[in-house]
Amino acid sequence: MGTFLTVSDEAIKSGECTDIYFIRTEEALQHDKINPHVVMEVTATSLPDSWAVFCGLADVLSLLDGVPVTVDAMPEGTVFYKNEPVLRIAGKYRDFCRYETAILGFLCHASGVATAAAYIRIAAGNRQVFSFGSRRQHPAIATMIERAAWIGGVDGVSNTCAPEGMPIVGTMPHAFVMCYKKPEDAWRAFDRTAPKSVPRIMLCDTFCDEKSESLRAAECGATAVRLDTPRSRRGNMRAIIDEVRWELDCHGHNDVKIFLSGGVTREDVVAYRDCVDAFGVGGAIANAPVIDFSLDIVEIGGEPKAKRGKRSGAKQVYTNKDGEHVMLPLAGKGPKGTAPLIENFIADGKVVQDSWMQAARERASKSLLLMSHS
Ligand code: PCP
Repeated sequence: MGTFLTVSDEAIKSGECTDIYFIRTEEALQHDKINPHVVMEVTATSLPDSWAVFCGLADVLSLLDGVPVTVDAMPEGTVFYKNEPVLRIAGKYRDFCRYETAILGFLCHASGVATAAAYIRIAAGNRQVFSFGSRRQHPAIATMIERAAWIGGVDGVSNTCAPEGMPIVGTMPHAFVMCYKKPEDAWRAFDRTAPKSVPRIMLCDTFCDEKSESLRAAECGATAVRLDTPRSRRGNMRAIIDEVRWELDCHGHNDVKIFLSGGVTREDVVAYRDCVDAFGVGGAIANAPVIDFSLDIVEIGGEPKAKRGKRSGAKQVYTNKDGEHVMLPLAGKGPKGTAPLIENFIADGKVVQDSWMQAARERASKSLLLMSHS
């Protein structure tokens, strides 16, 4: 263990970070000289909603690079449904059984975050959504959280350790405003020191009501006002937002946008998307329920075989231009006008295709367009 309560990369890569029953399994199989060739599939028999976004493959590839297995998977950013295999591993069971814990951990968590981000992205329509939730998780996984949120479709993220290739955005904390005698001093200080490219989004709920602070911020040159109203003060958030909009317009600040944050949920996004220009979403993305994936044997010794509740045999998922899916046995062809979704990523222990973040985001974005019209 290092300085923080985290597991080192080396311990994950070696499979040392696993559930103890896999170590016992290895020992018993080794003792009895049993090591069958298996095909295993990752599936979810239920989802938080009707579909989900596959994410976390990049870490699985890093983990299994050099392990003597073949890995086929849906590319990251693919929309999938329950019972569909999203990843398949073929190899000698004992060679990779200890990695199940990390494989599922990578996929369950990242796919949960990407899925929540995707649903909120659709709910927001043409409004912007930013991921503000890295503080809701252990900082050691901030990069993963922001990457998954980006793949799911957010417009920017707040953590400075996000992977390169996405906008890093943020406004100002209440603590900053409180360091000055009055909010105007803080807003002007921000305006003087923040790079010109940073939007002047002023936090407008620190001491006074949202209406008066928003008007004062607008007078100080705010391009947007951020309302982060505490739960204890929210009688009717809709009325507060409408009132702020009215007063801003009434005083000639029609171009000043409204940015909402603080416990924003998918339901809030739906409720306020007509009167809010941008949302800062924390826990509703970063603390999303994980996708409940499992990794199960579907073939053993070349024969189809699966435990109760799982379907035997390796499978392929095909999609058509409307985004509809059909799952069929791997052997054989897909229906006319469809394309297979599961591709090869590791062949005999060698990564043959990387998982690119921006391609994953584009893939998800195309699918979300279809989902939002269906
Ligand atoms: C933070 C920020 C956003 C919050 C987190 C997003 O609030 O202002 O509103 O996370 P959430 O959606 O899970 O609430 P605070 O922690 O109140 O920090 P600050 O006062 O510095 O804005």
